[in-house]
Amino acid sequence: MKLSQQLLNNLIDITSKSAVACYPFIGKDEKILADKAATDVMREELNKLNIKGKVVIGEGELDEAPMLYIGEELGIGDGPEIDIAVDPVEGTNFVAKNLPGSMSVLAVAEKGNLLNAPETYMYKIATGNHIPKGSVDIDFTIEKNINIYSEITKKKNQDITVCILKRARHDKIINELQKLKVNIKFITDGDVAGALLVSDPKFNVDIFLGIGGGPEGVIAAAALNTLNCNFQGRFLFKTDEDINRAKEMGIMDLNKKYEIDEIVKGESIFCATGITPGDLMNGVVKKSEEYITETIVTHKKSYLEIIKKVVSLT
Ligand code: VTB
Repeated sequence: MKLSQQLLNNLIDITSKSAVACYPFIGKDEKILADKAATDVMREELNKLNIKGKVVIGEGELDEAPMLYIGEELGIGDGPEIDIAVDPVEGTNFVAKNLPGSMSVLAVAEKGNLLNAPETYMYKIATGNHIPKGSVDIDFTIEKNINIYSEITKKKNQDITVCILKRARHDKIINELQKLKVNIKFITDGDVAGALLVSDPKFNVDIFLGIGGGPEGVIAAAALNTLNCNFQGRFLFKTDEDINRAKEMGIMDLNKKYEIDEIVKGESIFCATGITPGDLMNGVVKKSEEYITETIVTHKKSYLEIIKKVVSLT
C-alpha cells in the first residue's frame, strides 16, 4: 500500500480546516480553547476518511481527552491502515499572543512506520540534505559538530546559524555557541518549525539542535526524512512515570540514539497549515466569508511545497 494523492489532498484539507478553526482565537489569550477548536475539527475530519487510522503521536493519554489521544482510532471503512501523528496547534502560545509561527500539523505513515513517542523530552539535532549522513552527530560536542559543519560547507563560524529553543536548560549550549562565534536563531516555542528551517538555505539556518518535545521530534523527522535531511533524537526521561510509559510503548533502551530512518520508515506525508504567519508559510487570512490558508506539504522523496487553499465554513 502506498499513501495516495487522495489521502494527501484530504490531509491538506484537514490541517487547513483546523487552522481556520483556530482563527477566532488568535490573540485572545485562550490557549486551551484554541487547541480544542483545532482538535475537534481535526478529529471530526479524520473520522470521515476511509482509513483505519491510529494516533501514535497525540496529545496525552485517553484520560486526557478531549485531546486526540495516543491509541485513538480514526476513520471509517476498510481503508489503508495508517499511523497518524497529530499536533492540532503547534505553538499554542503563538496563537494566544498573536505571535508568528503557529501551525496545525498532521503527519502519517503506513502502520508500524512511525515511532511511538512518549510525552517526554527529546534531544534533537538536524541539518540539511547538503550534509552527508553520519557527519554531524548528536553524540559529538557542540564544538566538534560546528567544526565538521564548517569543514563540509567551507563556511566560517560567523556565517553559521544554529536554531535553538530559548530555554534555561540550553544555557550551557548557548554559551558554547557564543564562544564559537556562531549566530544563534532563538525560538521561544514551535520546534517543529525550527527543525524544518534546515531544509532550505533560504531560511538561513544551518543546524537545529537542543531539547524539545519528543512527539514534536517525530513529527519534524517525518518531514525531514522525506526531504532527505538529517535528524537524530534521543529521549530524555525525568520521572519514573516517564520511564514506565516509555517501556509500555516498547522503548527498552532508554538511552538509544534514534536515527531518522528508525523514527520514520518508508513513505510518509507531512502537512502543516500556518495559523499565524511564520518563517515557513503565511497564516490564515480572512477575506469576507472565506479564509485563505497556506500549507506546506512533504510527500515522497521530492518536495517541500506550499499549497494555497480557500476554505469556506459553509
Ligand atoms: C517544544 C515546542 C512546543 O514545547 O517542543 C516545547 O515545539 C518543549 O517544551 O511548541 P517546553 O516548553 O517545556 O520547553 C512547545 O514550546 C509547546 O508545546
